Amino acid sequence: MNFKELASLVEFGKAKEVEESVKNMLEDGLNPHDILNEGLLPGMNEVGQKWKNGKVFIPEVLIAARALNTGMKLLQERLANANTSLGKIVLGTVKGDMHDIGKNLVGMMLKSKGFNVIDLGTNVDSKGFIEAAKKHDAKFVCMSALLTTTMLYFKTVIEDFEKEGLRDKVIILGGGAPVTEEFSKSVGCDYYANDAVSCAELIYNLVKGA
Ligand code: B12
Repeated sequence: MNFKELASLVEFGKAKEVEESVKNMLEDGLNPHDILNEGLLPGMNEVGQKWKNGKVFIPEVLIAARALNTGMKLLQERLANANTSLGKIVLGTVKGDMHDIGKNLVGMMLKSKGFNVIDLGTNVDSKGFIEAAKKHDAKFVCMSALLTTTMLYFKTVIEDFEKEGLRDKVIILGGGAPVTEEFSKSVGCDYYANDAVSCAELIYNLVKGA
């Protein structure tokens, strides 16, 4: 089994095979970073690109994400002490909103780019975002909303970051089906992305200075 084959197992969502392969690679003494960066993540990236280009659908992405997670779990402990992350990102669906499919996809795409994602789940209030950003010293905050009523809460979160004197410490993005670039700018978000893959690419480019 080589890294290319492992990437392909992730891409096609073969969770059991991914688990076995990662176990074997670790037993063979392969470097966990290489397993992650050259096997698991390229597989997830590939499926993300295909989805962006309309070649696969959400279920395929979610199945690939599950396979990726299976492999990541085995590596987690070994990677925990190493500083491999490109940075920390706090992510959550805002207060009053229980939709999490899009948020989870955003999280997966960010992870596949090498970010450490602190996923706060759904129904997250501004205190939740602020506490997490402080605790983890996160550089980015990503808010998701699927309801025209809850997307208004982006503004509250941003104002509360300002009140705490933390607004210039974080880069804030808000997204979700009803959110437009115009809306996100009007409530004070720093950047906008239309989908999970673009979001991960945007943040990656910001961090890399591209
Ligand atoms: C699945 C679903 C549900 C599920 C949610 C399950 C779950 N675990 O998420 C359930 C059944 C629980 C549900 C409940 C409700 N829902 Co609902 N739901 C949907 C549905 C069908 C799909 C949403 C979805 O997952 N899309 C797929 C994902 C991948 O897309 P996405 O979330 O937009 O995410 C993508 C981008 O937007 C972006 N993105 C997302 N987040 C972020 C964040 C950042 C930072 C960035 C950059 C990008 C980004 O990237 C993602 C991937 O590319 C939509 C209709 C539709 N077709 O959109 C209605 C819909 C969103 N729901 C709706 C409503 C009204 C409700 C309810 C109020 C219904 C009710 N009366 O109880 C409740 C609300 C509960 C609550 N408090 O949240 C309405 C909203 C109307 C509106 N304009 O506000 C919709 C549009 C249906 C409709 N046509 O009426 N819902």
